[in-house]
Amino acid sequence: MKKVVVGAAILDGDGRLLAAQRAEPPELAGGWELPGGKVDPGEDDHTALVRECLEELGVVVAAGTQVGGDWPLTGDYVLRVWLARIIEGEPEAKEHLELRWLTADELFDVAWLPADLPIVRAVQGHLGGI
Ligand code: 523
Repeated sequence: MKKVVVGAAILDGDGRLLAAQRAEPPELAGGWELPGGKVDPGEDDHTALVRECLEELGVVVAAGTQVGGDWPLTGDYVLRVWLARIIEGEPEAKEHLELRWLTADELFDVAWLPADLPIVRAVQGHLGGI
């Protein structure tokens, strides 16, 4: 079985994408990612996505279209990403250093983690529609 990390490409009503700056581990700290985390044993991807967004950002999200399939991560992990909308709450950096809402023009203004960069390129094609 593949080990899965889920990520949320959270878009707002203006077509901006939420980027989150990692606080740890040291080798990833300062890099920007789509928020998310590991799927727990026995948990399904969707439940993990909603749980991680609540834990990390304090928001409830509704997931839409999946962006691509299994994106490679280091080790045995793959990253699966869904477009998402916030249905409850205002995002706060509970576990990240900083959050930014990026407009289409700003999408590549942050230093995305290597795994996230091609996914953000794929998300670019979805801006304006979920
Ligand atoms: N990534 C990554 N991009 C990305 C996410 C959500 C995760 O490259 N958008 C990588 C970073 C870590 C691994 O996936 O190497 C696990 O993500 P992490 O640390 O956010 O997952 P957690 O919080 O579930 O992990 P533990 O703290 O170990 O429980």
